[in-house]
Amino acid sequence: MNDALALPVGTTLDRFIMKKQEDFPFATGELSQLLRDIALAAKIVSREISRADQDTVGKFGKQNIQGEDQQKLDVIANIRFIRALRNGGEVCTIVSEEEENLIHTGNSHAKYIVAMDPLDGSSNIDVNIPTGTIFGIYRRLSDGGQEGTLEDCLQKGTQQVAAGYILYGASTMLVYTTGCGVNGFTYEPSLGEFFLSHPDMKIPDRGKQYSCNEANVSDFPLGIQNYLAFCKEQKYSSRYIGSLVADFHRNLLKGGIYFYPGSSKNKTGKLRLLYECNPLAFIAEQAGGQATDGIDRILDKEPSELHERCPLVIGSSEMIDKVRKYMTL
Ligand code: AHM
Ligand code: MG
Repeated sequence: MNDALALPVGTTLDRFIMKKQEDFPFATGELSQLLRDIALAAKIVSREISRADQDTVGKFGKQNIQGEDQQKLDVIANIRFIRALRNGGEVCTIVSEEEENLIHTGNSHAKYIVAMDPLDGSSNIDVNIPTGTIFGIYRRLSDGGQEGTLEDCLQKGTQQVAAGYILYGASTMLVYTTGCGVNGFTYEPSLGEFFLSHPDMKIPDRGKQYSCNEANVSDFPLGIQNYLAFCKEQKYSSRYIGSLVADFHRNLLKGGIYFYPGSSKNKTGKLRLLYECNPLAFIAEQAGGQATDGIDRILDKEPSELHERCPLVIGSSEMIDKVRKYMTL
């Protein structure tokens, strides 16, 4: 079913969410509220990013659980999203790239779990290059009335009830799916609203662009090296921003492939399964594309820890098939 049928471009996000809720007679409105909470945090983070003054730009002076330097905006975005989800009341527990442990909101009766990277590609903040927020939403497995459990958070990507990203670029966009297609909304800051701008997004089956950090090519698996050689023979264009959301978004609109494979040094690559790979994999599939680790489907992976990493090959379906062929030769 296509989420956007009958809703014209220009529909506000709030109205869109409300109309979609009406399609499900037994919906309680909790997921709708949760999506609105995410949109609210997105507006605030968008404002902080575009302000980019000395309070928001630069290193925070600490490292996150991955041992990476936190930027001030990483910390600000983390706080803003957690606050919005806590105040909204629909989320019991959050997994964040910026926090080692589970974050319990105190909403022990809430049914939802959110896994998020509050600000991805944050090494690009200081140079005014697009960054993004990525989120995946799960229904808790444990009974309400208590904190969410680790098991609630370690669900397969197929269990996501919604997922999305916010792109902080030349304009701010929110793209999400609830499993009924993918829709994109563009933020109009003067009105404080997201408006439907990209209904029923579909990724072309093939494209002529590839996105990867080519400096690492000698460490890539042989199958990926050979695929890269194929891309060059075909005269595809290399397009790599180093912000996953921005690279993914471009490929979603134009067709293309993004890959961050494992390497001889880091077998599982760099990206995190729960809050980077799974949400984008859900969107890619809903848009008619694919997401794999080179061979196997991302959404079928059984997570074993919160911050686990996973190779990612994502984008246009025929291109992903081609990679799988090279990987299994
Ligand atoms: P981050 O979560 O620390 O920002 O890292 C994820 C980012 C992705 O957005 C991007 O595609 C990738 O790391 C870039 O990594 P590299 O600099 O190794 O190419
Ligand atoms: Mg990240």
